[in-house]
Amino acid sequence: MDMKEAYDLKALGDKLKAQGLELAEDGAENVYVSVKEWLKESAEKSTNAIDNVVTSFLDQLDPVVLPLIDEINPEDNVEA
Ligand SMILES: [Ca+2]
Ligand SMILES: [Ca+2]
Repeated sequence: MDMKEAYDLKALGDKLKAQGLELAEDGAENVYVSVKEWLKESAEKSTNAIDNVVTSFLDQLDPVVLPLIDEINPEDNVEA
């Protein structure tokens, strides 16, 4: 991002915005991974067997969900 004049607040805003998006992207991914873990651990503990079957398919959501999360900050994507 080019700074057009000294102490350009817009340039500073752009820097902070880029950082915020990356934090949001990492945060969303961490939340997604943690919720998956929590669901799997809960299914292991619960006495019924149906949730074990359901949670065994959770990782198949990764190819759908992770690219969506990656779009929160398109700047860091390897390929658009
Ligand atoms: Ca269970
Ligand atoms: Ca990204």
